[in-house]
Amino acid sequence: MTVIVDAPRIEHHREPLGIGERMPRLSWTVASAPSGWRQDAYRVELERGGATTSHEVQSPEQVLVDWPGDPLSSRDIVTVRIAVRGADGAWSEASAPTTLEAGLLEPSDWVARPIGSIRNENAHSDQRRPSIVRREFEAQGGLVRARLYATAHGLYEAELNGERVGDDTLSPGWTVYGQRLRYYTYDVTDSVRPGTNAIGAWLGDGWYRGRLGWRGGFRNLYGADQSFLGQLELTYADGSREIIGTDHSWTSAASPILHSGIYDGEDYDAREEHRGWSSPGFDEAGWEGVQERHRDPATLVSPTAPPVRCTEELRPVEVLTGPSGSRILDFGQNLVGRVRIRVSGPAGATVTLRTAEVMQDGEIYTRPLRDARSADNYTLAGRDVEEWEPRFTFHGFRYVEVAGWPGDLDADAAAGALIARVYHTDLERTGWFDSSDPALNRLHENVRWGMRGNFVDIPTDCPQRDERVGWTGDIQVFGPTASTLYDVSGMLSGWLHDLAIEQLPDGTVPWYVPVIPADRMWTPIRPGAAWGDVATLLPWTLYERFGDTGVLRAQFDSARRWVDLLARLAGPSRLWNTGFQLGDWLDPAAPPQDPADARTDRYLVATAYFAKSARTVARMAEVLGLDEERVHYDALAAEVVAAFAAEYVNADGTMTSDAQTAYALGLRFDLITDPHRRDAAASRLAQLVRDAGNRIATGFVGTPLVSDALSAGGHIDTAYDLLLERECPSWLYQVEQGATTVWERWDSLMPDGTVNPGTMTSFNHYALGAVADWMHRVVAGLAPDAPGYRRIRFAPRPGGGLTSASARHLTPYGEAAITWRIEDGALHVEVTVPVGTEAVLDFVGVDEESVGPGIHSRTVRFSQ
Ligand code: RAM
Repeated sequence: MTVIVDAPRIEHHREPLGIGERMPRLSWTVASAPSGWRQDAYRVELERGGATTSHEVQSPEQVLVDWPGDPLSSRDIVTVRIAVRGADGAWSEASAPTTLEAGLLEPSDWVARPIGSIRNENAHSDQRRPSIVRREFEAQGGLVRARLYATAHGLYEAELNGERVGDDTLSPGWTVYGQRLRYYTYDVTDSVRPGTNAIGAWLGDGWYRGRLGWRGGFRNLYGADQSFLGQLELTYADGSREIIGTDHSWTSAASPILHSGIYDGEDYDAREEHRGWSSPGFDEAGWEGVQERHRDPATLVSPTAPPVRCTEELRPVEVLTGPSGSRILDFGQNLVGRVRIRVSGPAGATVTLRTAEVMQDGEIYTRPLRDARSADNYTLAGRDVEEWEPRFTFHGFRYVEVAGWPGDLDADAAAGALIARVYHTDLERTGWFDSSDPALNRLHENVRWGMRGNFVDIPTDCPQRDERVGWTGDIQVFGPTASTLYDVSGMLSGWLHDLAIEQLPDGTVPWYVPVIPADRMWTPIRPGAAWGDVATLLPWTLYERFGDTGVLRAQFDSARRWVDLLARLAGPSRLWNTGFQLGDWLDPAAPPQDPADARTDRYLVATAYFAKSARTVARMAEVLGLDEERVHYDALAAEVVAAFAAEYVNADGTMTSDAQTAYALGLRFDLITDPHRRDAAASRLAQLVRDAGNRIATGFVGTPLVSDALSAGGHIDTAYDLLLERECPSWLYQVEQGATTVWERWDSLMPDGTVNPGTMTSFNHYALGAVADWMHRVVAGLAPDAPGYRRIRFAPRPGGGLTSASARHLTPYGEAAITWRIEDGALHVEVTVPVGTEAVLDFVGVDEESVGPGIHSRTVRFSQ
């Protein structure tokens, strides 16, 4: 078998076009190699401007290795190939190439100026109408390359010669705009032609100046201006470059989009279209000039993650008629995106699409959306066929009530005419799970759909109501599951960058990132356990799952500042037992209007997280080689653990809060060090689960931990009982109720079929789905055992009557997989170990065994 190296990966990019790293790290996988083969050295071949350099490095590393060449300059195009050498001294062939291209790395590269309409946009009105902007330009023959670099204040969609540029949506996404505004790079070589061309852009309010926040929210949070910044660069065969940038020479007009908002949806009047506006030769009569606006080009950054895109289309599964005569489409899946329509009818007729996640009494039920209008209005121009989809909004929905449809909207008419388009950050899927239990598989799918709907540029709490912000606690608990299902490394490390920017000078981590003002509960910002701890725990998760030490380096200061703050708040007692805390948020025992009123003492939660974060910062320091810091934070962590044990753990191993979350924290965060007490605590936890009839009794904090606390504590059967329970509240209760996503509350839909009366009731919240990571690691049995899965632990713990399970994971080294089945009293396991890693086979009842790359099958005795 020859050694075959796959085309290398550049940093965490799916498409390395317009990248911002001057020294991008490289990773590769070895697709095949003879058994026992190990990489001894690698060679990076870089081809830049016709010259090739070759860099040989003696090293077994293959994930995120340092860039060996000269730093990149703006617009550099480099072709990268990798060859590897085994211990036998033989070199492989060079891999297939990956071509990367640097973006605009210097502020001085930006000659374009942001432009917006000169119309008085009445910045504070609700009905502020967005603009479109355009200009024409001449291109010569002999074009070899054309790139558009684009961004906006607000949202944009660019067009060139009558066609959409790119397929990204909601760009430039949501960052702390004042400091980091993303721009995107598009290859438009094939769209530019010799002679006259036209370029233009649609603009929308988006997060920048649209209504944002709950209880009415705010407008113009980042500014009142709406502007487009576009720099089109044409490179010719003779090496010359022409730049067509936004400036005063562009023109603008009122958009056919009359109003557009993230929460509210979009109103569009097709009679107001400027047909042909982005094509050359368009008559600009009635258009007006533009205003140049100011922006510091030093704030422009290129993305570290893929953009938001449409990744799937769904047709309605049913057309329902409500008691009021309303027509409602059921898409069969709670999803995030928007509806595309194809319609014929008289000019001036308006089609209204109102979305909802659930129905009550036969009609769509919109109370959970609170102040989000979540409706789109399309007014027809009266052409033969009109096709439309809103541009600058998204909805979380399963049902769409359609009003004003010309003609009858029966199932046949709806079939081709209304399509739900699913939108989210177009991350690469990395994790798959399957088992013999269809309900469990549906739960896993629900977790994945919940993740898709809430990874819309930033990791959000929910996608449907007037909120949709980057709640830190939610992603803190969901980070491991997210990292299992998709390659979130680029997206979340980018978001963590914003988090560090938003952190307060005293180290306080905001409740959500980016920060927007809210009611007195959240503004001014106060430090809260489990939420703020995202600053320490999420970088660590990314390191564990993707082998990225860079994210630890980048976030170390932020993480340390958080823990230093906790040390000050706790003082010499080392107990963080003061101030406002959310604690085990949404414990099912908490009343609907007071989700923080949990069974577990909120200060127990706070001190537990303090210990965990202090220890995590010590581990970060260790990886980064910061000895002094390691010693300091290890000592601090030891003191907190001791204080925790003295305050909250009784001599017999029970805890002062005799509640599942307390035990889950004590056990999973290693806060009960005495082995006897530990065993007693694990037994008590199992007893509590049984006493509760296996119904869930944990909120945001306990839920991601309780299954591991049980399985690692010797109570795997109880862990399965909890997982497979179907009565309310439980994971499978939601599945039984027909859920297609994970809900915010265990009983968002209550057993009597009514929607939970809480004002905060979403049907698409990922936090409580954090159990999926445990399903991969413990049910199927595929877990990282060294950073980046360099060592993999296959430790399936069959139970719960399952007869088979499997998981697959695209590790940074390639695909790892496990599949097991129980047959005739034996457990048959097959694992796949990618080249470059090693694996531990850890099966119940037999000694652990280390294996190398390849496929391995084992059969061990097994009795349920
Ligand atoms: C809700 C959010 C989120 C949670 C906060 C505390 O408003 O939806 O899930 O983190 O509360």
